[in-house]
Amino acid sequence: MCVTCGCGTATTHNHTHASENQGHFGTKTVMEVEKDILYENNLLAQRNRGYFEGKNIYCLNLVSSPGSGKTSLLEKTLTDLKQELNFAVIEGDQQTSFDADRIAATGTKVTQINTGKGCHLDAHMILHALQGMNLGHNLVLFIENVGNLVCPSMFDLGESLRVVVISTTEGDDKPLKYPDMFYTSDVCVVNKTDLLPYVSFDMEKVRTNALRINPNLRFFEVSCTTGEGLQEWYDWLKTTVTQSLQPQ
Ligand SMILES: Nc1nc2c(ncn2[C@@H]2O[C@H](COP(=O)(O)OP(=O)(O)OP(=O)(O)O)[C@@H](O)[C@H]2O)c(=O)[nH]1
Ligand SMILES: [Mg+2]
Repeated sequence: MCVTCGCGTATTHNHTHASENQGHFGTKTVMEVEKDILYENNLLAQRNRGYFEGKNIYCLNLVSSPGSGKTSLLEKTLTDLKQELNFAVIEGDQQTSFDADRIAATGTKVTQINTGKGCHLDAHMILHALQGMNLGHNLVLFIENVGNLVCPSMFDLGESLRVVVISTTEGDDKPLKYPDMFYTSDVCVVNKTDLLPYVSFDMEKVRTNALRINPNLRFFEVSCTTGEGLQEWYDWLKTTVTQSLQPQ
């Protein structure tokens, strides 16, 4: 679903949006409606954030296009760091529990959200998932968002950090084509570096363009298949989490 107008599918999407029509849609200003939707989401995100603070939970929201390797990165991270950190995961997909099953196989507590026609997770869905999870204190919560490089950028879930994952098979033009996702993220993980010899992907171009959009982005180059680069990601994650979580 497109959140700008709420239309169900691309085939019914035969009109212009506010920004394409000087801010007006017929006689009504579309911007006001969008602001109201995000206002409620942002309130609930703050509630989630308060819950995380109260329980000393560090929350990372993983966003990407479908298939970049979010679940693969989680499988590796959870398996390799489970002796050092306590983890929990919320999985978001339109259908199936495939990803939750993969996470459960690592021995990590996990809940699957199915969004149906929805193209992103929102703060309300996370609130409900948290109510059913009965999480303890002092842990790292990963949220794997629905694979989509557009809509999830608009929805604050209450996370501490947003991590955008892109892969070398997607093309190096993604930061410029989907700038909102890179603008709202804190970390960029470039996955599938093992495929660099076989694809046309200019790592320097990606970094330069992403940093033009967001100069504060922190980069990691990894291969979840070979394990290359994962140690740097692990070291950063452990340091960041340890510094942020207060001893309780
Ligand atoms: N060659 C290579 N393949 C990878 C790597 N990481 C993941 N893959 C493959 O990429 C495909 C998608 O990986 P997933 O981890 O399921 O991707 P995802 O982002 O979780 O996908 P969605 O949840 O559907 O959005 C799988 O076939 C993985 O085996 C990598 O580093 N190198
Ligand atoms: Mg996945």
